[in-house]
Amino acid sequence: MFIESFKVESRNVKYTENEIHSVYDYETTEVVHEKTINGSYQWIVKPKTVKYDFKTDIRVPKLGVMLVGWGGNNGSTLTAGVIANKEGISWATKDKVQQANYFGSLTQASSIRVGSFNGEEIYAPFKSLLPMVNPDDVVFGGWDISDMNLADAMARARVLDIDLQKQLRPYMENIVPLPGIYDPDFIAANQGSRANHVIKGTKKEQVDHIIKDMREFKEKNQVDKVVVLWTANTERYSNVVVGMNDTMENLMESVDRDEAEISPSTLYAIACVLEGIPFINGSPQNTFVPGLIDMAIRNNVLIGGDDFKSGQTKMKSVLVDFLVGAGIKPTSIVSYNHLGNNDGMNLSAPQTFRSKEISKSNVVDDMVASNGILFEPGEHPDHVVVIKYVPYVADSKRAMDEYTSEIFMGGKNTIVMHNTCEDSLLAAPIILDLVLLAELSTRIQFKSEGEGKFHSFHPVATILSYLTKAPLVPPGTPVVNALSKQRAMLENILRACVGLAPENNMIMEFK
Ligand code: NAI
Ligand code: DG6
Repeated sequence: MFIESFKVESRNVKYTENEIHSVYDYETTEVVHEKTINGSYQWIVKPKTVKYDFKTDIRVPKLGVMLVGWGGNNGSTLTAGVIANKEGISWATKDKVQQANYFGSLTQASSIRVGSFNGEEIYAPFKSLLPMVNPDDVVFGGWDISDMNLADAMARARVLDIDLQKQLRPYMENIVPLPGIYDPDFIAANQGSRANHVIKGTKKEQVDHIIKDMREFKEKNQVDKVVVLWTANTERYSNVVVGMNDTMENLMESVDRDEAEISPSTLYAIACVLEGIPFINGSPQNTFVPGLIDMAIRNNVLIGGDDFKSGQTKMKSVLVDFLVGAGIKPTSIVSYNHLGNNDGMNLSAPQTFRSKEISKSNVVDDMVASNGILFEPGEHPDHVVVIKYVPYVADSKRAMDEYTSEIFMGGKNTIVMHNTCEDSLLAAPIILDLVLLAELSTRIQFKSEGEGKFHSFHPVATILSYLTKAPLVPPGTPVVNALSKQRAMLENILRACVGLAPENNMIMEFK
């Protein structure tokens, strides 16, 4: 059965006008390696309970979202999708009359199990867990190095049905992104002809310009909060050099002396951290150089990334988890893609492809490391990622994957997958989830027993991991790539905020 909303009744949960307060028992396990009386060592596993207090501000702000790369396929598709939902637009396709929806969004189109009623499982929308911004109410803005208006950008993207585009044109033709920071050294040379709308000046002046843009956007639209998200071209990796971008001070000094190696994406991120505005990186490059991470931590400003996890990698983080979890040993993973959109064209340059190759390749490491029966320490499956640019297929990306595994008694099992779909229709709802969850997470505070004061989550937002290919984590924190674990982490933290136990799937009521 499906219900739309619910309220938790528990002595551990208090709803006030502005807050939900929950006292929560976090059940965890400590592992120690102890010396026994005969001098040998043994592993001791100690279950423990830690008390946490969660406090969530339930006042939903008016949210502004500024996209870097607003006129790209993702940016124009997301904007179009939100307008279509907000205006209740429907359009004729060759199959049927299609209504606007938010399919593919974890927050808007997925559900959670709440409990059971008369022997039946009760489910509710994911978004009913805590008050979240309604995507229809988000005010969009942003930058692009191309001066194309969003209606033309939508047409250039060739993603949405033509009947829908016609209806959306009046809403989008007067929207032109703000000029962006362009540095041809960081993206493919084939993007040069697009860059007709750029911010001039030194790196310091460019940062100041972005700050001014964000202040004006906030003022003009009367929004309470702003989140900035990079959905611009994939950049090449920046070199990380001690003394240049390894600490906050060195990074800021490098900006002041106009150091060439500071990328545009890092400049936008610096502007955001200086303004206390969350910044999310949807592309694979190392925007978050150590100096930027240092800066975000010291200023307690949310940063999240890297690289939207939309299709092939999402499947990989399910399939490899299944294989390893089933005691099957993946030995070779070959992931081939071709696509014909501007992203594909930009990725046809070796340096930008390398950024994508890195983020697509590291996604199985934790699953492999979790099973010492199948894999020796340091052993990995062969893992190859290929991306080719084929203009004709435009945004309709083709992903082909071959997984070869060792099974019982030396047998081999090969699974082949073929996925075709519009890349931007996968990415747009993920962008929405990233900004809505980033905003929500800034309204949650907590403290564990022994901690005197409430505090927010660590500024490096691991809570967003489900949505990214290469989750950015605080230094020294394990990276979790398995999709089911990432979703469980996010859902269980939100459940904790309203005093609900983590979803353990034991369903003892029916045993
Ligand atoms: P796109 O190439 O259509 O759009 C990128 C836009 O960014 C372009 O309009 C370009 O003019 C603009 N731009 C480039 N540098 C800029 C700068 N410094 N400042 C402001 N604007 C700038 O690409 P698309 O398909 O929208 O993808 C965007 C990014 O998202 C790419 O890096 C892609 O790799 C990444 N991504 C996309 C996924 C998908 O499924 N569509 C999944 C994972 C990541
Ligand atoms: C080629 O793979 C282009 C990329 O931008 C991808 O489409 C994007 O990173 C999505 O990757 P995945 O692995 O999540 O489907």
